[in-house]
Amino acid sequence: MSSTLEGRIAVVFGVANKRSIAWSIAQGLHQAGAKVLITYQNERLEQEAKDLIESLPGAEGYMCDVSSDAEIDKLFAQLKERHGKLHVVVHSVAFAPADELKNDFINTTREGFRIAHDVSVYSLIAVSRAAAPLMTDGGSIITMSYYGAEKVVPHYNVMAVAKAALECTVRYLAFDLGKHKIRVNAISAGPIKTLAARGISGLGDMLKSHAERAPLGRNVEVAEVGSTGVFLASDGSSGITGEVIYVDCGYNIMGF
Ligand code: 0WE
Repeated sequence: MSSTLEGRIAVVFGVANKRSIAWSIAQGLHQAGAKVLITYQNERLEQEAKDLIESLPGAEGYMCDVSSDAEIDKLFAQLKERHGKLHVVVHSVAFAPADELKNDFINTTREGFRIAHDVSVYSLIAVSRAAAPLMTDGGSIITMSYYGAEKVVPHYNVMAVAKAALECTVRYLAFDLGKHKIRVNAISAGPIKTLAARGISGLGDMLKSHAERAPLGRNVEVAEVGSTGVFLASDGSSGITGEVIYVDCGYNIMGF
């Protein structure tokens, strides 16, 4: 039996633990038959990632901090050496210094702005540039966004500005890479209790009101983001590029 992603090789950035959106997409890609290569940021996250990687037969782990050009170059040199080519990149990485998500937006610091954009936006450009030469059969690049990019979500602050830049980056990368049959898309997921969302004050209230307002009357499950990632990775989405796909139980369509 041939699965939708049989023979495809995928590299996934942003697995921190078993609740990560990146992990959900990685599991979906693996179930669809892809070979999954998982990166972790540093030694601290290595142990957690190793346990997850071992649970996916054939998966491999690589260390790569996407804020370092040298580490990105090294990773893709290793992937080229070991696998020769690549079909899918999942970028599920974002960071702003904690204070930037607590204070008023008007107090955004120059350094907080720089870090948020470097880690959450520039990394997609750098990773796409390194991945593209390995995507000789064409490919699919997938990143994660959030509705705060478009409408004000109190305290999302500089991350919102970074996600707006990320969505625009998706369009410009889609234009550049279209000639190589490489598609670039974002998934805009509704709020999910992941490590990245933990400690965000008022997340509980937010999840409650999101579920009440969303047409489907509930919050999105991480596995639903995973299955959308599989769709965007597969030939079923071959006509879609430069797009932001909402996986938010319909929340974004509501005016009131
Ligand atoms: O993109 C995100 C969160 C990304 C994130 C989370 C953290 C927490 C720890 C980026 N940087 C940091 N820095 C840290 O120090 N989301 C979509 C989840 C999220 O974050 C919010 C939200 C939602 C939803 C922040 C404020 C309000 C709502």
